[in-house]
Amino acid sequence: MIRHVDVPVLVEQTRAGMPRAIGRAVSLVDDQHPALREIMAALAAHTGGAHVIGITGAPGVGKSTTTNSIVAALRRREKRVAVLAVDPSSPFSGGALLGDRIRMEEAAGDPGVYVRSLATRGHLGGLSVSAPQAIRVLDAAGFDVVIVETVGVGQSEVDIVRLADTTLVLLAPGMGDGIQAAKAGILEIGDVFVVNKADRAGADATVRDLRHMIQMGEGTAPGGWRRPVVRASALEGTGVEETADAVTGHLEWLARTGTLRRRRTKRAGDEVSGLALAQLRARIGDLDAAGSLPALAARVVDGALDPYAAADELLASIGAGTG
Ligand SMILES: Nc1nc2c(ncn2[C@@H]2O[C@H](COP(=O)(O)OP(=O)(O)OP(=O)(O)O)[C@@H](O)[C@H]2O)c(=O)[nH]1
Ligand SMILES: [Mg+2]
Repeated sequence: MIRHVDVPVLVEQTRAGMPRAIGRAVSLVDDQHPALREIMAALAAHTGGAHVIGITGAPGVGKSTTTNSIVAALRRREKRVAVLAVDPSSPFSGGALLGDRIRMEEAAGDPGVYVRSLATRGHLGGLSVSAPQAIRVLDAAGFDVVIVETVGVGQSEVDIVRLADTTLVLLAPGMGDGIQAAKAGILEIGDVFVVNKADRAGADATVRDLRHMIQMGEGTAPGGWRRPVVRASALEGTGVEETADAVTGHLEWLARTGTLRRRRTKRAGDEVSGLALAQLRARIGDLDAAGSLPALAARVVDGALDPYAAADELLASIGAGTG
């Protein structure tokens, strides 16, 4: 169902940080509503101010708890914070639960905090299209920090790198000694590492292992980012300020070295190509429905056309051919 959207009003209220408007805009992203094009055009000039932090880690490692405490620490520093919970594996359960939990515990009534989960409604492009758009909405709404939380399963851990300025990788004693971390490929993606549940046995060994592994893989270029390993316990309330310092310090480093712009350019490139691919797929889907793709396919079956030539014809008919 396509409802009418008053784009100028929605844009104005979103930019003013009104929660209802922000929620509506993110819902339009969820639905890939036709009005999005106009909304994105109006918001474009007002983005780029937010520090996007990705938080990832294995199930149960403490992502929700840690997000909670980082939000609180950043609020004490008078930052406005949005949390976007992304769960590629179960878009309707995990993310929503996480969002509700934070809303209840920390953010009730605080206009400086906004929590939202992102669903994939099976539209073309999925989260790779909708997550960057949702971040844009929150960015344009004036949040200083947008925390994107994913459940750490395989590809999503790697994907978060493409969304965030700063990637925070969470580990716990026993789950994440250095060698395991290296095997899982998380050493490459983290800008800041947090060993959570440090109240448990083995935390010191995990921190030591991790520091060792990171040093081995680290470049010696002066001015390079030395990736910190923070020891934290949500139970004991330790490591929270250190974690906030580490992510804030990383942003300063990004900006100082020009890395921020490079990362964001890469990120925008991924977003643009993702959108272009989604549009291409949609156009090909239209041609399929209209019968011209099946007609080409029949000629391939008959041996009248080879598949390359058929693909060329298909692309040419949507104006995407190279000749
Ligand atoms: N002992 C101890 N328990 C913790 C700590 N942090 C979190 N927990 C507990 O670990 C469990 C999982 O914490 P969550 O924050 O929900 O972890 P999560 O990574 O968000 O979990 P999923 O969203 O299910 O992947 C909860 O029971 C927490 O209370 C900690 O520092 N020490
Ligand atoms: Mg969680």
